[in-house]
Amino acid sequence: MILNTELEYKGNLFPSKIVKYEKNLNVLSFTSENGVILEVTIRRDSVLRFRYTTTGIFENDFSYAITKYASRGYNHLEVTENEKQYIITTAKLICHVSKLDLRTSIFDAKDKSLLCEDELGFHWEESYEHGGDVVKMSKIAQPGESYYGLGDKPVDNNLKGKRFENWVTDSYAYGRGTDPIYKAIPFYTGLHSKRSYGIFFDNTFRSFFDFCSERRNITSFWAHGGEMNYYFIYGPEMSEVVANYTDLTGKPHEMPALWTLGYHQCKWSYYPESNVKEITKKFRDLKIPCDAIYLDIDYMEGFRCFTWNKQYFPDPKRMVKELADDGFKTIVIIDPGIKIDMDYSIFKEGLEKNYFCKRADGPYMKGKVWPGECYFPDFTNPEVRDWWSNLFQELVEEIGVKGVWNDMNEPAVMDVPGKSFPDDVRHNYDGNFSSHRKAHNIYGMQMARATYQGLKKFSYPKRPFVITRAAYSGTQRYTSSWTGDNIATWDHLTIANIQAQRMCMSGFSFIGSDIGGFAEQPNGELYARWIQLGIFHPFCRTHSSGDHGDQEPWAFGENITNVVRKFIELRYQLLPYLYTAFWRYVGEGVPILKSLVLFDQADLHTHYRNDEFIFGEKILACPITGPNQKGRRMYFPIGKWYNFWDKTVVEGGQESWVDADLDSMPIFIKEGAIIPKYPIQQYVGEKEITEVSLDVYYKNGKEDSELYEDANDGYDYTKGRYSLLKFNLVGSENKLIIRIHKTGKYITPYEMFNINLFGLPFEVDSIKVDNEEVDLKDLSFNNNSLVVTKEFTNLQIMGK
Ligand code: MIG
Repeated sequence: MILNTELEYKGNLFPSKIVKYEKNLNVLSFTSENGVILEVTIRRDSVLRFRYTTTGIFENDFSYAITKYASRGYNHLEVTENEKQYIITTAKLICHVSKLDLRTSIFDAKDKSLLCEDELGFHWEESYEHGGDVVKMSKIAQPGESYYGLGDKPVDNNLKGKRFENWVTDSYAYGRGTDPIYKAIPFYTGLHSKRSYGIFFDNTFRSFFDFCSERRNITSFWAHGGEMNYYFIYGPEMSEVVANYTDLTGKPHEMPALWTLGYHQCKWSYYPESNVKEITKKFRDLKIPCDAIYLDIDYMEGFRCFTWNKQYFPDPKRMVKELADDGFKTIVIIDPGIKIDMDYSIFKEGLEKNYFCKRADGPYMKGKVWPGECYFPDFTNPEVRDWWSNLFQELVEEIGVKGVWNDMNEPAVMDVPGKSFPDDVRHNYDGNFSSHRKAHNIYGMQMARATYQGLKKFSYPKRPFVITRAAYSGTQRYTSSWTGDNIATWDHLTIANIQAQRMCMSGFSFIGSDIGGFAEQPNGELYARWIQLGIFHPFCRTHSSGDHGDQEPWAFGENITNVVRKFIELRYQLLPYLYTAFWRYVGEGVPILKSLVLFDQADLHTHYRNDEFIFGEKILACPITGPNQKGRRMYFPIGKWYNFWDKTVVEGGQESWVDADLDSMPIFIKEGAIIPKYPIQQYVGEKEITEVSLDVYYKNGKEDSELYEDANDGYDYTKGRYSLLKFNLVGSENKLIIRIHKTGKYITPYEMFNINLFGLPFEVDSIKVDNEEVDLKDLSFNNNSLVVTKEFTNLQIMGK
């Protein structure tokens, strides 16, 4: 009997005393008398892997999540023992392994403080129904410990007191607390005593996490099959934990093209061509910036992937080109289900090549989706992924589609109990043949990966763009994502905010929600408030089911249109700032959105905050989450914050009221920050950028900022053709100094910086550029704004 609980079943088995210890370079193995082996791998000083087998033999070591590019290597490793335990010491961690029962405790190597300790530790339940044993781990929750992460769970940031399941599930109109939904990211961070660590349970079977819910002071996780196989990742800063987890499971393989960070307009569905054109024209007529337009399933012929409905879209190549001429990139949806139809070449080919998933006893996995009865490619077979990737040649190379949107890849099936494949379906699993129990959570990831492969091949030398609904840890290497079928309610705006933060804390920063809500219809106020939040999400797209009326920026009257335009314009102004944040994410795994707890974990006030977040490094934003609001109370992290709108300064470390009528929202800038801005464009590349603004927020003290730029697309940046400016600001009572240090070989197209100085406590008397005094007139100095060559390395603003 399998119970979905960690302890209830009393037949749990446990390791017995250690009878053998072996060390092979960085792999330590401990064998217990009853045949359990614990293998501890030292990957880095701060990253340890724990792997257990109950049979004396480990499975083939294969993971879709762990990237071959992950950092490896450590500075120190020493193993000693006493009569009770083995003691593993690295430069960052000390790990005790009990000789009695393999239980482990982990400490900070410097101050010896306890980070994480096994309660029962590894235990298991034998199972004949499942893919091997039900493997379990339980740990003692430390006093005051909080928990974060786990991907897209639609609940408050802090997971303490709750239980979760990981099983990717199509969840139309999910709500607060629905679990599981679309993604399986079995990674969490624990935080106590101002220290943070992470645990990544790399097991793709149905898994569970319990944070002090079943038992008040116990945190446990378990899976219906596979190995107990987890990574312990130390910080002590949560941002380091997330960066290390992202390093382990992979950063995106390339920077996103800048246009993908523009505004996207979507609906189920824009068709025929005349309707698409009407929408795109309206954006240009009303001067609302937009970079991407989407075609949902109705563009296809009877929902057959890689076909076009010739009645609605008689000449897709021409249409896509005309849209491109007007700055719109066309993005199309592609689902996994392939219609059973002998006259459909892709179906025939898949059948002939034996690429479709089969049931355990031989028949094909048949299921109903939009096209009717379908078969489904086994994306866990590398040959199938190659085949699939090549199917994009016509769409991308020939027709000119710029991005592909993978939906229904949980996989979602309409007529099968459980709304997905039955457990017995067989998968190649890259040569590690498995049932669907093991492959379910990674099926959508492998589809997105195959799609990415195709887009990359045929978009080259431009960068690929993919969006996926289903995901497992590591999927961020290939694709962006959205949070699925939400609802047009105020609570869903709040949920979208938390989900985006949580995804960022789970290594997956390129995320957004269906702005305005997918199901049902928002009123203008809700739509405007959601746009205000959405412009701060890495992926920024309005989408709706279309059953309940229009959801374009102009659908709610002129007042709302004006608010929406104002905020989308702000998004476009902030593109270089966002792109710089992506550079940090793609390069170092730094999450683009930072929940307050991740921004300042030492401040206990942040541990239960949900609404406020940091966008990039310097901007604090907080959405208005209810109707008829004139403002709200919000928490300010410790430090000083400038109100973006009126430049007044708020002292952090406390809650304050912020005014925010419908045409405003709470946005604050960290003091000392330098925020780069581009001029407003209707789409990326509309204009050559001839002038970049640097908004400088005075601070009495020091602050570093940066600006990353490159050709906005293509791969030249990987060969050093990028421009990274590091700004170092130092302010005192009567002086402000800005130094710039430049690296990279890219020559930016503009000549001048337009510098706006905010919050100066003195009246400007003189200015030195690179140590030479320059006449204020020559700098067009006016009202604390000036224009200066982009080549400057040192700017000194002196007061009287
Ligand atoms: O069964 O393609 O989440 O974004 O518009 C619904 C139609 C299928 C679900 C996606 C949604 C998309 C819709 N799809």
